[in-house]
Amino acid sequence: MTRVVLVGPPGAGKGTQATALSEQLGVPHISTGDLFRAHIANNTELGQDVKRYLDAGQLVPDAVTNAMVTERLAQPDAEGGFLLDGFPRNVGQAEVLGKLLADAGDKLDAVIEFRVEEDVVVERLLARGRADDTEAVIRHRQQVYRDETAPLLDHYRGVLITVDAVGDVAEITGRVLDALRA
Ligand code: B4P
Repeated sequence: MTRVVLVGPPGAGKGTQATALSEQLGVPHISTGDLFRAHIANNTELGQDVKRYLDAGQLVPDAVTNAMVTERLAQPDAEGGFLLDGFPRNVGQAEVLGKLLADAGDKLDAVIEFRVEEDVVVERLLARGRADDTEAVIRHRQQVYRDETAPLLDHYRGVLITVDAVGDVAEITGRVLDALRA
C-alpha cells in the first residue's frame, strides 16, 4: 500500500496526518499546498503567479498544478510510492494523475477520505490563523471543496476508504493505518 491520496475538506487534517503517515509508510509526503507556499516564500515566478489564488481560497489553475505535480512525482524518491496531500482536487486533476500512473504501469492503492463536519473545520482553521484562514476565505474554500473536490469521491469509488477525522490526532492516524492494513 504505497500510492495513497488524501482527500477531505480544508482543515480536515490532511497535512497533519500526512506527516505521521509518511513516516509510518516510508513514502514521501507531497502536499500541493506546501509546494505552492514554498514557491510563494521563495518569490519564484510560479509563486508570484499563484499567490492570489491561495489568498482568495480558489484553486490554482489545473495547468500550473498538474505540471508542478508531474515534475515532483518524477523525482526518484517518489518512485516507490507517495502520499499525495491536496492533489487531486478535481476530476480533471484526477484524470491527469490516472494517466501518469497508467503510463508507468502503476495505479493508486487507496484514496483516504477524511470526513468531518464543516463547523469543526472552520473552528480549527480560525484557530490556526494562516494567511488564507480568515472566515470568508475559509467558507469559500469549503464551497470549492463541495463543488469541485467532493465529486472525486465518486470517481474513486473502487479504492475509497472513509475515515472519521474527528478526535485525537494519533487516534486518527491509527484509524487510517488500520484501514490500510485491512
Ligand atoms: P492546503 O495546503 O491543502 O490546505 P488545507 O486543505 O486548508 O489543510 P489540511 O486539510 O491539510 O489541514 P491541516 O492538517 O493543515 O491548501 C491551501 C490552498 O492551496 C488551497 O485553498 C488552494 O488555493 C491551493 N491548492 C492546494 N492544492 C491544490 C490543487 N490540487 N489544485 C489547485 N489548488 C490547490 O489542519 C488544519 C488545522 O487543524 C491545523 O491547525 C491542525 O493543527 C488542526 N488539526 C488537524 N487535525 C486535528 C484534530 N484531529 N483535532 C483538532 N485539530 C486538528
